[in-house]
Amino acid sequence: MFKTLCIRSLFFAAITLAFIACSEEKKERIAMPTTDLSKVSLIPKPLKTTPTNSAFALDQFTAIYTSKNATGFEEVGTFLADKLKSKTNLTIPVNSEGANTIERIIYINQSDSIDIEAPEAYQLYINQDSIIINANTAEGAFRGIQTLRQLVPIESNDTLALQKIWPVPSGKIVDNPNFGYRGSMLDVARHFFSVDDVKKYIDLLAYYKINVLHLHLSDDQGWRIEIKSWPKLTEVGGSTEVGGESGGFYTQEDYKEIVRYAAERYMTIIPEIDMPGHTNAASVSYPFLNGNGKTPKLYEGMRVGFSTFDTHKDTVYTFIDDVVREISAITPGPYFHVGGDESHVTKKSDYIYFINKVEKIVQKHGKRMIGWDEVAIADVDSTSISQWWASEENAKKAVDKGMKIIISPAKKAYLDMEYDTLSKFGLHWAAYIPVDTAYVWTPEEYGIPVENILGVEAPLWSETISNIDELEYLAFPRIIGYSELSWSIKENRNWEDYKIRLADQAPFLDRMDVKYYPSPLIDWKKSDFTYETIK
Ligand code: NAG
Repeated sequence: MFKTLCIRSLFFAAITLAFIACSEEKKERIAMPTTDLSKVSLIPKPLKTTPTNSAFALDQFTAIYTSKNATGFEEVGTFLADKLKSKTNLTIPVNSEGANTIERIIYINQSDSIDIEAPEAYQLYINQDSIIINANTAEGAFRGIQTLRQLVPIESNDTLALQKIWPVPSGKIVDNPNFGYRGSMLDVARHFFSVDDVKKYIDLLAYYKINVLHLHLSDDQGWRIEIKSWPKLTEVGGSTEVGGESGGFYTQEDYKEIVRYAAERYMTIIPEIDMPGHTNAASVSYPFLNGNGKTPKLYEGMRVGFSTFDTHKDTVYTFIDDVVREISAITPGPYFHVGGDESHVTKKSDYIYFINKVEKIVQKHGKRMIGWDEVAIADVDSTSISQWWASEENAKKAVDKGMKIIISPAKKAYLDMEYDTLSKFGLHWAAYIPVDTAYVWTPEEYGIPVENILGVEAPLWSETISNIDELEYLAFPRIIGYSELSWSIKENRNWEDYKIRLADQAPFLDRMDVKYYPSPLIDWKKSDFTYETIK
C-alpha cells in the first residue's frame, strides 16, 4: 500500500514537474522576436501605422471572439480562422465558450466609434496578448482581417516554427480606403473561364482589398450567361470563343454562385452585356437583332467594331428588357454595365437613341447604368456612370453631365497590355505597361475632378489568354499595384518602397500557385520576411 502511494506520489510529482517545465517552456516562448510593424510588406499600404516593440504569438492557445449581435461579424471571424488554418494548420476556435487553455485572443468588434460613412474603415490593435479589430460594419472588419492575414508570416523563423508559433508584429493600424470602388474586369467572352477560375481570381483580389469584379459577359465571340427567355444565346452564341475552341457559359445557378462567393468577400459583381456593338454572338443566335438584316456567322477572330444591333426595332428592346430583367434579378449589386464601346457601324444618332432607351430599361430594373466612355455622347442621366478607357473628350462630357467616372485608362490600367516586347501574352495597341508604369500614376492626374471619380478599375481582356495560368500572368503582379492606387492615398505611395513590398508578395503568390509575371524590375523574395530575435 505504502509502496503504491509512493509510486503514485512520484507519478503526480513527475506530472507536476512536467507541467512546471511546460509552463517554463511557455514562458520561454513568450520571448518573442519583433519586427517593426511599419516595415512589414503590407499592400495596399494602410493609412496610418504605429509600431510598438513586441509581438503577438499566434499559436494553438489563440481564440477568436467576435461581436455576436452585429450582422456578419461571426462569419468574418470564421473566414479568418479558415485562412489561418490553411496558412499555419492551427485550429483557432471562433466564439467557442468552452475553449480552455486560451491565452491570447483576437477580437473582432463592431464599434460605433468608427464613422458609418466609411463602411470599409477599420482599426487594428496588436498587443502581446490580444489583437483587436474594430470596425463599424462587417465589411470594414473583413478588410481589416486581410491586413492581419498579411501580417502573419508564411513561415516563422526556425525556433518558432518548431514550437508552432507565428509572431505578429505589434502596433496600431488605422485604415480607410481612398476610393470606395476598386475593381478589376474579366472578359469571359473572348475566352471562357470556369466558375472555379473566377473564384480563384476573386480570392486573390479580395486579399488585396479589391471590392468589385466586373464580368464582361458578352461580345462578338461569345455569349456567356444563360437567359431563360432566350435560350439560343448560350446554345448557339456560347458555343465558341477566340481561336474556335468550344467556349462555354454560366447557368444562372453558376452566376448566382459567383455572386454569392464574391459577396462573402464583400465584393460586388457587375454584369456587362455589351451593346449595340460587340454583339455578333447574340445576332448569330437571334438574327432579327442584327443591324444589317443578315444572319451572321459565329466569329472566332479578334477584330472589334464590326457588329451592331438594329436600333430601330421594338423587338430588339423587348429582347434587351428580358436580358436586363433576368440578370438584374440575380445581381444584388446596384450596377448594370451596358458596354456601349466601339459601335463603329452604328450611326451616331442611332447610337444616342439606343443608349437613351437602354438607360431607361436598366433603371426600370432597379440598376444604375455603367457604360464605356462613349455613352457620354448620349443624353445620359447624372446617376449613370462612365468608364473612361480611351477618350478624354468623352470623359469631359461625362463630367459636364455630372456623371461619376471609373478610371480605367488603357495606357495605364489595361491588364491585357503586354509588359514589354518579351511578354508572352497580351496586346500593345495602347502601350507596353511594365510593372512600374502600372503603378506610377494617379487617378486624379487627368483633370477629372476628384468628386466625380468613383474609383479605379483594371480591365483584363482575354483575346490572348485562354486559361487561368495565362490570366494570372497578365494580372499579376500589376493588379496588386492597382489595388494600392485605389486604396492608399497618394502621400503613402512610392515606387521604391512599393517594389520592396511587392517582392515580398512572392511567397504568398507561390503558395496560392499564382503564375505571376516575374518582372525583372522586382527583386522577388522567395522566403518570407525574417525576424531578429530579442529576449
Ligand atoms: C478595346 C475594346 C475591347 C478589346 C480591348 C483589347 C474596350 C472598351 N474595347 O478595343 O473589346 O478587347 O480593346 O485591349 O476596351
